[in-house]
Amino acid sequence: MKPMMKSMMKPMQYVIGVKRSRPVWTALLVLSLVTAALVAAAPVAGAVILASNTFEGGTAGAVITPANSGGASGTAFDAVAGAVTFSSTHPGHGALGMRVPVCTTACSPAYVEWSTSVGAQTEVYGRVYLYLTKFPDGQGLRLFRQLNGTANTAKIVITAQGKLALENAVGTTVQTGTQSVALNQLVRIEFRIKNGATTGVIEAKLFNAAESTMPTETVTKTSANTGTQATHYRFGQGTPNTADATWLDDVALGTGGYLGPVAVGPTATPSATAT
Ligand SMILES: [Ca+2]
Repeated sequence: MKPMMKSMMKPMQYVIGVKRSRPVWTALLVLSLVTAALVAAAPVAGAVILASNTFEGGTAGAVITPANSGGASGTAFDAVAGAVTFSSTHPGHGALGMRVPVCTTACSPAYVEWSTSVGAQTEVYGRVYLYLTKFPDGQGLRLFRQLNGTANTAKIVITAQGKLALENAVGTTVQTGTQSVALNQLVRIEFRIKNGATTGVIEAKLFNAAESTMPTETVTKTSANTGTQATHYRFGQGTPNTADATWLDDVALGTGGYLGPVAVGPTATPSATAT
């Protein structure tokens, strides 16, 4: 009877093993895929990304152009001004970000711009990762500038004191924060601009913990003059500014809500190598 029992036990163990383990592993695999999909999606309910760029499709050191800024990077820019370059020095995520050059005297602004890729909007939400090694000088850093054609509608500025500042359509600073942007580390800044000649809203959030959902500070101005709509959207505009180079990454514009931090998936591990 013993050999017979053994022969009965073996298939039993095998059958039990297969029947019990396969559903468990399958369930875990499905669960992990679902979790990854949820993490990779926009984390803020209702937010829809209109354009985004990771700079991952570029070549370190190359000047960014509309032609080389699409592909693996995301939404190609419609215009670029100044010698902004792909940089591997302080990427927010992945291997590359965007370097805004040092500007020591009266010099041209340097930025990347979306226009037709985003189209005319009356309310946008934006996100940018930023790495500064020193506060801007002079007029500060125009981190984001929005225009209706050639007319300003609003700006998000980092002042010479390292604070967030909001400018309206006529270039007046209408609100300034009290917290300083952390230096020599990655930070995230998000913003909302709602257009209106007297009912506009400009809001910016500083996240010194770059991937946090809890802002270090939120700076808001309501009843602002932000024009009637926006058609041009510029990141990284440096007016005369003797700060060390400024690095940006993961720029994005959307609607419907704040875009939140970039989800760091298994293929988007931050680079530890500075070149
Ligand atoms: Ca990147």
